[in-house]
This record gives sequence, structure tokens and C-alpha cells, in this order.
Amino acid sequence: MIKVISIAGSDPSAGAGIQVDLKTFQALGAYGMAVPAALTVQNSQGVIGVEPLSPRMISKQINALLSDIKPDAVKTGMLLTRQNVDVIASSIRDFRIKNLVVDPVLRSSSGKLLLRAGAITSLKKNLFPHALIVTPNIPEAEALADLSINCERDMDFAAGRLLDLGPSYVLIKGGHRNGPATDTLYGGKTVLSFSTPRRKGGFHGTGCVFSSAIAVFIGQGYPVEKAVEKAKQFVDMMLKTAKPVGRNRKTLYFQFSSRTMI
Ligand code: PXL
Repeated sequence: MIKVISIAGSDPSAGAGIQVDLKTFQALGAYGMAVPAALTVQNSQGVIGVEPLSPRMISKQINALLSDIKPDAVKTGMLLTRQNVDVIASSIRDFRIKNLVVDPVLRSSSGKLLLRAGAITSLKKNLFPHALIVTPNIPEAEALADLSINCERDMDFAAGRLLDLGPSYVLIKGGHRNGPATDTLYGGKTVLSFSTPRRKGGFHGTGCVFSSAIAVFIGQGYPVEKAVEKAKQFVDMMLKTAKPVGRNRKTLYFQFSSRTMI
């Protein structure tokens, strides 16, 4: 049994955050665990409010888990504050977590800040060096690498800057650009691109599902290149069956077969 922990924000509408991370782990057959680092107030229309958990409670939760359970992979998502990033990075370092997927969540798609300005430096300095892979979208890569991305060369340059911070791989997700959804993986022997068709409509939680699926496949022992390819296919499948649960954006939805359950 593969065990995966998500350290991320809570989304009560369960389209994103630890809730959808747990659903992704379950859908892919892993045993999922989750430590909330922040709470959000939100529905399908967007994020209305955010509040961090105390760094002390986060660190106690992580340390209780890691002193008892050896996860096959860990992912981080929305962390909100510098103090939170600091304590999470310390625990990851102390427990020598190897399969770490860092989704450097900066903003919600509705524009709410999910990582405060002072936390970006700590994310880069303290967490990135422990990451096997970081998975920024274009606006996140721009903010983290401190440059604007207008063409492929800019993307290569941004990825180079992020690799210099210590992660083994950087996956820049091109969903915010035009045309097919093409993501580019840097850090291996060659640069690899993965494309799936652009699906129509507004979606919620795509990045969370993607990084969670990567964590499961890495936990299962796949090389990063294969883990990203399989996770990308999984996200595309989920986008095809996404459903609106409220008035606005569609949420990724997994239909389980009940045949094996009863
Ligand atoms: O998709 C980014 C994201 C991550 N985590 C939480 C969120 C969001 C976007 O709304 O709410 C908890």
C-alpha cells in the first residue's frame, strides 16, 4: 500500500486543496493523509477568505505523522505564511523526506493570495532544495523566477533559475497559455513536453489533482518522467468527466465503480 501525505490548504467545496488531494490519492489506490496548513472560505465561485493554522499546530501534526508513518511521497500545496513554510521545511528536512512534490501555490484562480509576499523567499530558500519536483504554472514560474514568460526561451530560462534553487525537476504547466495544454519538464537528461487537448470551460483544482497524482506515481516507484506523463493523462481524464457542483467552475470528479465494494 502506497502512503501519501498532503500538506496544503482546506477547500470546503472540495474542488481543490487537501480535500481533492485525498480524493485523488484514493482514486489512484493510495492511502491518503492530510495536514491542513491553512483554511479557506470558498465555493465554486471563488475564495472569499483565508486564515493560516498556527505553525505550532502544523509542525505538531507533521511530526506526529512522520515519527510514526513513513510516507512513500509527500506533496505541499497552499501554505499561506512564511512561518508555515519555515516549519514545514524543517520537518521535511529533519525526517529526510525524499519524494517531495512542491506545488508552489501562489494565488487562487479567482485571484486571492494563497501565499503571502514574505513567504516566497522562504519557499525558494528552505523548501525547494528538498523537492524532487516543483510544479509551477506560468504566473507562479514568473513570480518565482522573477521574469516574465512570453515565449519558450523565457520558459527555459525560468526553469533554469528554479532548478538552481535545488529541486531535481521543474514542471512548468502551460495551461495559462493559448492552444493545447502543454507542460514542460526540466531536470532530466532531456527537456520533455506533455500535451493534452484544451478542455472547454472553467475548472477548479486542476493543479491540486495534478501534483497529488504525480506524488502517488512517484510513491509507486515510477521515474519522475513517467509519473508526470501518467498524472497528466489522469488529469485529462478527470477534466473530461468534470461536473459543476455549484453555480460556477467545474470540479474534477471521479466516478468509482461500486462493483468491487459490495
Ligand atoms: O488551486 C490552488 C488552490 C490550492 N489550494 C487551495 C485552494 C486553491 C484555489 O482556490 O483553495 C486550498
